[in-house]
Amino acid sequence: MAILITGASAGFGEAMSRAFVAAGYTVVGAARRADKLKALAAELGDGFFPLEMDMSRTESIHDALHNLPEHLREIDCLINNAGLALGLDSADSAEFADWETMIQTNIIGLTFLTRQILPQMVARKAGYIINIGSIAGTYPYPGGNVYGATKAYVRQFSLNLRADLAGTNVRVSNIEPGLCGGTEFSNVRFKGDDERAAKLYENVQFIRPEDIAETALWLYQRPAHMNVNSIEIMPVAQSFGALPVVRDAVPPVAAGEQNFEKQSTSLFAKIKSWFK
Ligand code: 8X3
Repeated sequence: MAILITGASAGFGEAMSRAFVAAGYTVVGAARRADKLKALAAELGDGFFPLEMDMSRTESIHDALHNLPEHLREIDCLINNAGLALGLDSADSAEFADWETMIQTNIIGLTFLTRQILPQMVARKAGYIINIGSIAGTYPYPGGNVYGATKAYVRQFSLNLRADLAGTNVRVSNIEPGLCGGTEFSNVRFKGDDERAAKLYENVQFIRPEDIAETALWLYQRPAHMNVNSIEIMPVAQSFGALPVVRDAVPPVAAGEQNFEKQSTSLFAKIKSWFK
């Protein structure tokens, strides 16, 4: 029996690999970067099996699973951690290629891998899917457009899985972190602009990857009858703001109302004529 963790080469995935191995479980750590996985394997020893897998390509996921040694093919817990945000531009100017990459990895990759693993869990009537969502899947913010939408998908997919898995004992949770530092998340989002990424975490006590790793381990170790549907985690320093209202903006002109001035003038003339 193994714990399969995607995106294991850095951030949450790396921290979760450490936490699960330290707790005595066998981890299959999947990621693209073989060198990083190798280093982690050297550190963690027999409890960690590195698996090269590119979550943005379904063939890569398929092949990697088929290359797993026999004794690691039974997955008791799948942690769908791999995912990314690319860019923070407004929807009308964002790179469409970035959107495609996020959809491909955060939605298609996660869904495909889950679909590959689920049958064995259902057959055994045991297992656990832990998805890594985001607060961005619940709370919209400017520039979050497709990234937030992919995480909203992960949230609803998690809940819908629970509906399908009723009676199978397979558990599903969605961990929804807020501002979390110590990962490559923002460096990736800002495409290597590390200064911009670092600014986001300046003078803030953010959530650490270890916090998320401990949460995942805690979830996995809950009694088999207990399912945490979702768990939203923010640093104390992060909170909510009021919904913005745009003032002094050019009033919107709805289709069909373009001639409003003309229409209203003629209407005014009509009303005036009634009082003649
Ligand atoms: C990461 C949290 O707020 O940067 O998913 O989108 S946020």
